[in-house]
Amino acid sequence: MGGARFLQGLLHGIAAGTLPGVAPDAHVTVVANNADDWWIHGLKVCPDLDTVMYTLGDGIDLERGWGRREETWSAKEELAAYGVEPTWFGLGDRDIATHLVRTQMLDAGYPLSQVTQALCKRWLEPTYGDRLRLLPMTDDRVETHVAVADADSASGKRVVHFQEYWVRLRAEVPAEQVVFVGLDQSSPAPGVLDAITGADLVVLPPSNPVVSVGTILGVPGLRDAVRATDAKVVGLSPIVGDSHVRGMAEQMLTSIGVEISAAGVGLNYGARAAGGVLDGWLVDERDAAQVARLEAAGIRSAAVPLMMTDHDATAAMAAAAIDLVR
Ligand code: FO1
Ligand code: CA
Repeated sequence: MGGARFLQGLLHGIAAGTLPGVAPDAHVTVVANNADDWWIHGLKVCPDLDTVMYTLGDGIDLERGWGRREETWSAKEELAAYGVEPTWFGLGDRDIATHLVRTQMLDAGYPLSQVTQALCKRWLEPTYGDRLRLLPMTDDRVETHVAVADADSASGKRVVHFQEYWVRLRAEVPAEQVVFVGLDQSSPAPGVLDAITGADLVVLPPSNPVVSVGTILGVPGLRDAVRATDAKVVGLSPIVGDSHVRGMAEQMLTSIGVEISAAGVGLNYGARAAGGVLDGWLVDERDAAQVARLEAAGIRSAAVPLMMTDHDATAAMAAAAIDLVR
């Protein structure tokens, strides 16, 4: 959701011509996490791809931040009447159409990247033409699973799918370990590496550093492409003060031993000069005291307001990020 919201502001800034050095007809390629995906009720659901697609296509439910606007829930109620589990994950009637199209195309043998392109013909092409592309990080099946404590199990642990951890457990129990099933064997989807190596600028949006950006960077070859590109790489902190702006990243950061702060996340990505991925890292004005630590580690840093309150505020964040590494 943070990534989608940021993209909305970025595209707004591009169209308005308020981003330094960025032409109004600039091309944007979004590489999205697709390890939150799962199969449910026989359907392949890709929450992050859909959140980006619906948000940028103006079909998102703004209050929930996921799923379709003006949604109805008849299918969900009928499934519950059959007693079919899980009842804690809701597919809306309109949303289901997306999953039906996707599942049918996957069954027919199309890779997820082509399926996504077909879905985006409806949502993105009318507004953006070929200036906006949405790519899954990989066409391979990768799934994020989370180990949580379970007194009833012999090992003392239970591993649940990311959606069960996030939605049913609300990320309220400690994540003892995050396991990306299939990630090491995956490869980047067509177009992903070329987009990174051919870019004029690479931006890491204020998204979850462990289960969104971290997962994407974990696709073999992807981190190397970010390290090798001639483009500058700039990120925006999803952590403001001591908490994640939207979402529940704290538990996930603790599970990989990263300090919960803007600097902690930036230092974990690391300076490109020191084997990491960042040239620049933007933090919120309230975290201005952390700028020196980042700069000392070789990451250019500045503190500006990082609250995505509206498109203009978000576009101003994008402009500041670009300015930082220009
Ligand atoms: N989030 C919820 O909190 N409850 C849901 O029932 C739920 C259903 C759902 C269906 C489709 C979809 O694309 C997303 C959905 N989400 C739901 C959001 C989503 O699971 C998470 O917010 C993301 O995976 C985290 O990035
Ligand atoms: Ca996600």
